[in-house]
Amino acid sequence: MGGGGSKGSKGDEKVQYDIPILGAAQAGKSTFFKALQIAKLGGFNSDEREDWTKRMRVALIKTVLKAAVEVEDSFDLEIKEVYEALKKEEIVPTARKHEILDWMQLSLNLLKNDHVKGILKKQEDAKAYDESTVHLLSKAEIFASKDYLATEDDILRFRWKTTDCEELTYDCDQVSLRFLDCGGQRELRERWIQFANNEKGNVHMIIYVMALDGYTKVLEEDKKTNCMMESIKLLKVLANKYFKQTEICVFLNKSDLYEEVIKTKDPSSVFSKYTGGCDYDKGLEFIKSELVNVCQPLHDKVRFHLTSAIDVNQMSNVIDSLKSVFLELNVKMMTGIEY
Ligand SMILES: Nc1nc2c(ncn2[C@@H]2O[C@H](COP(=O)(O)OP(=O)(O)OP(=O)(O)O)[C@@H](O)[C@H]2O)c(=O)[nH]1
Ligand SMILES: [Mg+2]
Repeated sequence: MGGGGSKGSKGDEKVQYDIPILGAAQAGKSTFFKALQIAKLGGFNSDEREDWTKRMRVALIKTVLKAAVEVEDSFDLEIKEVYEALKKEEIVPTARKHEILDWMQLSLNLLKNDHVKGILKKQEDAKAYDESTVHLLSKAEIFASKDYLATEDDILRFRWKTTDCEELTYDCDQVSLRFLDCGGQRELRERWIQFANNEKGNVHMIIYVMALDGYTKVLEEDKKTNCMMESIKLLKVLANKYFKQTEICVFLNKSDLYEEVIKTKDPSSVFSKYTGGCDYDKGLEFIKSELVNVCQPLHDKVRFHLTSAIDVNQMSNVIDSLKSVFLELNVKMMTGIEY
């Protein structure tokens, strides 16, 4: 096990543990983070919700513009003006609210255009959009209203790629759990090494998040690689090279999406040795066994949670069970019994 945590700096007895949340991009790491904020840390205040609102609007405007670029040659004069007005702006979430709202109105105009509608529909049918973009497009009118403030559900469903490392601390009873969320895209994973070094000796567990519907998708940064294949390989490296002595807790995430895709998409298209067909339980067991295998022989016990990170109640229970693990560890540490 990876050390016993560190005592609070002011001489209090609370033991602090760092829990890195790792996994490939879009696995749901930040969504878990948001669920933690909502379930245990008082949710988002109005400034934070305003901030998320801006990000959502900007993401939506960029999606509309990207679609418009594809059909710009077919625009008549009127819509061309709208398009040109939007295209010349620097669309960033740090812009003023009234500017963003103006851009939203221009985007709504573009969204009414048949050519833009057509290309968006085509892209949606081709599954070219992730679930976050589909959600944004479905609520465009609502997001454009000046009084709209991001709801918890909208924030949970919205993807904002993580580029920096963020942290949230959950103080509970005798332990303080500091969760660390870093980006999962390939070029951002170098940052994880700081947790592997475990200089303070307080990384006892990592949470590894994997999207269960990933076997039907390819990586954003490498369209030739299947998401689930990448996740399994990544876990193998983490378990056998960087976190040899750290407990691994795997979140089998996006279980809600898995429930849908397994009905029609046979995992054997990716895993040639799988023979269970489109069966929820058989598919799940197979995926779990693949993960257990790559963690062997160093990790004989891997903890699993079947999760849907957008379900706050469920995540609250998962966090409670993690808390129990650390409280138990704490007792064992204090009584000198080796964990
Ligand atoms: N339906 C559903 N959507 C989910 C679930 N978990 C995450 N998502 C969505 O998946 C998208 C990506 O989630 P993120 O939490 O941003 O992914 P991430 O692992 O932090 O990705 P990076 O920051 O790029 O490393 C978001 O739109 C989430 O709302 C889930 O369990 N069910
Ligand atoms: Mg993230």
